[in-house]
Amino acid sequence: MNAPLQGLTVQAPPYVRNAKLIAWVAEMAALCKPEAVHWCDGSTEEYDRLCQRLVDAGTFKKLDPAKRPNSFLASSDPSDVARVEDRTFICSENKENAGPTNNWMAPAEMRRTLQPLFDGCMKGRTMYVVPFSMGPLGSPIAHIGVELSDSPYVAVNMKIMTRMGRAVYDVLGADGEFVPCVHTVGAPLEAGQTDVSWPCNKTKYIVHYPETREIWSYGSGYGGNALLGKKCFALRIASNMGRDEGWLAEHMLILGVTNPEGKKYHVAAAFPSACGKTNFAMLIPPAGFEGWKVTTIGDDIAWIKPGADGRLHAINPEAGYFGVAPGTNTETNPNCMASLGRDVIFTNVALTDDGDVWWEGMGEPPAHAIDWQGNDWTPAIAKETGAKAAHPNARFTVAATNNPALDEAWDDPRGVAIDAFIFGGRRSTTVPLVTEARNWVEGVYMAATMGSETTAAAGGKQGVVRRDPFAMLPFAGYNMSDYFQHWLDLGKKLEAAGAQLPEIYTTNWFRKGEDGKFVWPGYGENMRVLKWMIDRIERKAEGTEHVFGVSPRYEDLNWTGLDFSAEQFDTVTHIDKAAWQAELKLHAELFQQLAHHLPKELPATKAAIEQRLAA
Ligand code: SAT
Ligand code: MN
Repeated sequence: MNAPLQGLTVQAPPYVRNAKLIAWVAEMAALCKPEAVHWCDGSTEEYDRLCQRLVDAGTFKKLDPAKRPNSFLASSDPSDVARVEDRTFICSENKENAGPTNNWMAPAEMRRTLQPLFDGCMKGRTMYVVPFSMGPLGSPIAHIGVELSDSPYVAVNMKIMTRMGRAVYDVLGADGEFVPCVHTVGAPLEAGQTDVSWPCNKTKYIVHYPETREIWSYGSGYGGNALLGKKCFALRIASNMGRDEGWLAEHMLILGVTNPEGKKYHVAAAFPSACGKTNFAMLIPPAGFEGWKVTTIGDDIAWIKPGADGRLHAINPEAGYFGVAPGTNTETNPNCMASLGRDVIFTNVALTDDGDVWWEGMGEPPAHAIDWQGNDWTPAIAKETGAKAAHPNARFTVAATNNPALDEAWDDPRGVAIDAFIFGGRRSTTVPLVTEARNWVEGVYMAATMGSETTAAAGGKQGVVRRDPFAMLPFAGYNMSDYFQHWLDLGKKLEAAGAQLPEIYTTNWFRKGEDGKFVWPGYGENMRVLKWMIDRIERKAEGTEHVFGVSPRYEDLNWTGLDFSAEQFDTVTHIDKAAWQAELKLHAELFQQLAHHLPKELPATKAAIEQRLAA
């Protein structure tokens, strides 16, 4: 099918039968005015060709084929290194529907703003048509998107991060639905103008229209700003779909955990960006946990739907990992390091003299490297100037199938039934290692009031405590209080139907001692906490009830193979009354900010905690 436009015919391949898609591509091509349109088929040949094009353009460096077969390093513009939360907008018709935690602009006004920016934005570039399925192809929980992008870097990353290519057009058929996603780096090329290695624009807009389920992204080529299947679709737009259709789109890893008796459980866990979701999802049980096994279904996002059996079934909508490189090594995450052996796109790590990569926390530093900004780097320079070899938000993009701990059901269209939710904040004080909610409402309260110290994933200042409800603060695509209500409603509905609801836990691996150092060893040792949760589900573990839930006592955890004293345990678990009184004041501030539509169960739960604290 052909659709004409000025000077350029958008010739869709014969296997593309969706008239709406073809018309939309033609309309967008007429607006963005690319030099050519490339319909991605998702083949290996196409991937290889695009990677070579990126090498020729200077965006990619090919790594040593013996050391890192088929792998590349990209270095971004120093101004384009993370998600831009202050440039991210939820443009619902009503401001209330975006809520106080999102930037909002009226859709008509935003369209007027974006129109001149997108007009001709792809001049001199190719527009890639990237068809993708979020979730196993054809799964009842999955959805399709199509991203139009003038960035070949985006096209190759989408090939790894999603089920991308020809098969998607088959699922889409002649009249299937898709979420339209338009992305431009915002750097048109005039005739004869030479390109830079990482084109982008100082002006940035990451825009969502929840009612019409559209995404428009301008000016950035990095991560969640540009790979629109990820945060924009799978969280911000999908949370709207989930609210309307009775399911959940969550910022959660999904793991399988099998006990020595061979019984398998599934856990979905929400931690803020760059707080170790990939590490937890790939955990290797330490000594003392013989017979336990952890397998990965997903490392960042979960789509969760009630099944006919009344249980919550989760899929990983993604097909790859866009993980934080710094701090990853063979001790903190051996499965991850094994995943990164080949077929990887690295972004903003350092290039070693032998054509390999390095980042802070990977191990022994090289004597010399080229840092992520292209400068010479040596340990001596780092010591003198503090220069980082890798940017703190440097990333790897790798297919899930590279993961040696990949769960056999990771691609199962039915998803896996969830037994427990974990909500993990990043707090150096106050919040204990692990707490079990006594009921669904208490669990929703814990998740809603989660606080976290900020990380490099969002740019800006790090280490500031902000409320990050459900680890969804930058990702909830509608009013946060309505989102809380949605969780409460879903729990009520499942309970009324006689379903066994998942247990809800809150964790904090990040408490610090007086020396300012983390006390809990974390990583694989988190298995000790995970086992306690699984045993609790089986009514096989004890705990102690306190003001806001149930936590293990020292003797309730298995300490085989770890030297961790009762005093250290007390440092990461004790509940300081004064600190909690101050903490509850912050919860009150949050509830005041979210007063519009705030479910009454939340202030009621807070009042009950306050009463118990005062007693
Ligand atoms: O949104 S990104 O994909 O860039 C990373 C994150 O914040 O988790
Ligand atoms: Mn994330």
